Amino acid sequence: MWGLLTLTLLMLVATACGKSEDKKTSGSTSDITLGFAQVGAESGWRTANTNSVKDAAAEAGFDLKFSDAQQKQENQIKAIRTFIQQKVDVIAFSPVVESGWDTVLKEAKDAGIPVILTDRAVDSQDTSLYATFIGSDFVLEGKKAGEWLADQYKDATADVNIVELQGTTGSAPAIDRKAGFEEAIKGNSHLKIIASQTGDFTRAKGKEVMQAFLKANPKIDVLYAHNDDMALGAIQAIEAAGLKPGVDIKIISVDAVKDGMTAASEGKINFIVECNPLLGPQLMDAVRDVVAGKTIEKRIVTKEGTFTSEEAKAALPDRKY
Ligand code: GYE
Repeated sequence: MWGLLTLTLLMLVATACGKSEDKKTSGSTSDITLGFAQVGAESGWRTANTNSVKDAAAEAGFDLKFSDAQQKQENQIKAIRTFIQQKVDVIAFSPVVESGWDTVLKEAKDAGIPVILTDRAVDSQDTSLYATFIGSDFVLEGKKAGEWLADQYKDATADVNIVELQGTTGSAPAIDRKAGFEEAIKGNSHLKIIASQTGDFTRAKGKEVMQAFLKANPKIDVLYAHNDDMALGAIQAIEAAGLKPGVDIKIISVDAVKDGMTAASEGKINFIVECNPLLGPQLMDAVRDVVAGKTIEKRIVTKEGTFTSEEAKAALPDRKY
């Protein structure tokens, strides 16, 4: 009786070990299950990012478990716990906000499931909690936005009033795009941020907050929006107030998704800093490497550029997202 039980247990252990060993040694990735906890569907960027992840997973032949957190951290934590219970091979996620991940990341680590951060970073001190972080340098994006503005107004003799639409409060792109921008404009004392508020990366909020900015501030020269969608919402508010976006109020945004590029080509947005959402293929490569037990770079930075109105017009026909 005990002999039989021990044998059965041994066989179970052998099968379980065999499964992951197979993946490591044979390089076979066809049976990889990837749990992906997405932020939500708040912007054009996010839609392009989701499509990229889904397409690349299908192409790689991975079994993708996809969850949409509707911009709520608690939903993402729930999704990650479900992935742990389901014993997926790898968990990837784009953290809504930077803080508060240590507990759940520790749970994944204890379960032996590697975690890959994509798009947004966490502020965990213990970097052994994740295998790598694939995404943009948001501080650099903010700097590019600020440097363009500083150059436009390098000869200014009067104050330039800037309003800022921030991304989701506490998110890496909102924190970093603000910091990079402030750093780049601080050398010119005429460049003044007179109001700054979150628009949660959505068009609706961008419009609402811009309406309030316009009501409270009689003279606005520049709008810096942390993404295209908020800029597009703000453009509606500016037009409704009888002003010309891009002329009466200069507009800078980040992302360079199709709708943003279209507005730029029409002269309504003056400068866009690119943020590439097509992270799917890089993510699947990293998943493959992690499962194969290879060491991978702790930080994989996405390459991206910038567009003036003229450059946006030229680039628009070939734009993929
Ligand atoms: O810029 C914004 C989206 O995390 C880089 O999230 C991403 C940002 C992107 O909602 O449009």
